[in-house]
Amino acid sequence: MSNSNRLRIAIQKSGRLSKDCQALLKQLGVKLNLREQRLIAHSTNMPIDVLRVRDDDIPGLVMDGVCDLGIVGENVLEEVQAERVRNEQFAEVTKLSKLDFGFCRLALAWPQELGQQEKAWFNGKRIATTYPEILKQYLKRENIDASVVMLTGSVEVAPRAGLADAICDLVSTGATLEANGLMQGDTILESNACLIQNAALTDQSKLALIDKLMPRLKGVKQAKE
Ligand code: PRT
Ligand code: ZN
Repeated sequence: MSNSNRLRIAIQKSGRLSKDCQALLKQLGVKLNLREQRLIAHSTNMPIDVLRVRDDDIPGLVMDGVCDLGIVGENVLEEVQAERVRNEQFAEVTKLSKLDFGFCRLALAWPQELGQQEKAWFNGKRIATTYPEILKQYLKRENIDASVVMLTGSVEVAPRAGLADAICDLVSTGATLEANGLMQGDTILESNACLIQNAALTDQSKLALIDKLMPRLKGVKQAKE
């Protein structure tokens, strides 16, 4: 559990979600001094500390109560949850809200020259991904007997490099697949950034602060619609 009486929020330090997270905190009225390249930024007007970490660490930090809140892509949340369930670790969080940024989909793709393929084509094939747990659940659901090759980056070059026959990767515009001669197939997961809360949070002052922030969040979301 977080032993500080300040509300701890985990956000991505640098990457696709960082700017939107910082903008959201600002819109919620949380004043931060983010200029310093430090792990923790203290709010100057609310009892809030913002932890800036890699997105992959955010679900675990919130599940373990090191942070009270976190902003993370549903893709990362689901992957970490599935991994922790498999390792018999606590994997619950309270999802407070879907946010209106970080949209993407986790989809299958394979070399364009192979043309359209049915699901059965994947039997006996190797699929490269950064999301092995989500992919394995999909393969099980669809009764596909394929092997999963875990790569933490450059997944889109795996077929060309001979590391895999197909990939399962995040897609937003589709430009990366296109540039790598890949054709998009089934979407396995649609994802947004979301705001999560530690499921065991009982500190009344922190819960009261969250209650104060939530209507503001609703207001920010409505203003954008
Ligand atoms: O360093 P850290 O671990 O924190 O960051 P990261 O490199 O793991 O993540 P980052 O910053 O790339 O992405 C953070 C989150 O943004 C992801 O977990 C998703 O929830 C969300 N997101 C939204 C995306 C994309 N869109 C996206 N397009 N994450 C990655 N991509 C990549 C994708 O992997 C592929 O390489 O962009 C490429 C495809 O984009 P298009 O537009 O060419 O289709
Ligand atoms: Zn990451």
